[in-house]
Amino acid sequence: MWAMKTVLLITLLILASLNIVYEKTLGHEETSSHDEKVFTAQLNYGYILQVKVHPYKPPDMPSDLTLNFMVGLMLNNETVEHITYSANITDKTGKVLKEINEVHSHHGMLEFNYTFPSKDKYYLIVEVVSIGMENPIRNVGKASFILYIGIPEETATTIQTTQTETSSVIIPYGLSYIIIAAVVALAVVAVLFLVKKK
Ligand SMILES: [Cu+2]
Repeated sequence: MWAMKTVLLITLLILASLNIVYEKTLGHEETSSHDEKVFTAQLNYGYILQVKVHPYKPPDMPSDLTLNFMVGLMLNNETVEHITYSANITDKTGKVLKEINEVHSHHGMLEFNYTFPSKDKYYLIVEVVSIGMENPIRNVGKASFILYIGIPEETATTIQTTQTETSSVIIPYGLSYIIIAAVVALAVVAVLFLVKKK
């Protein structure tokens, strides 16, 4: 029993160190080229709002505190065209700092840059005002995303989570999860093998 625990402990330590090595080498290389976060939110009628923020990897931040935002709308994995958007950037108290009011995009994408006044927590609120040119679709929905500018992301999420406030990382670390999962699976097999041998 004691030997089993030791084996398990050593395996865990090896796994932990492997993980650190990976983050420091491969992980970092990846972030320099794909330093982008994709926020998504489910809106009404099956539409999915997608906001690509570049470069975004809190607490890292360009020294001029400027980020690029690319807003798009998807339906059944296809980009939707002819969208009228409104978007706001507010500070953490809800004070509006940048306002984009009912801008129509024929190709469906809304792109803008914003220079944040200081390192802090902000909100990006995007509303799909309407879709289409004639007989536009309305009430598609609105989503709010938290932006951590030059400060670490809060891991404890005590924020009110309505349906439109889900956000997730799509691109950056898919590969690292697969590698870690493979290493864990191997370790489990190795431990089982050692235990059986006794
Ligand atoms: Cu249009």
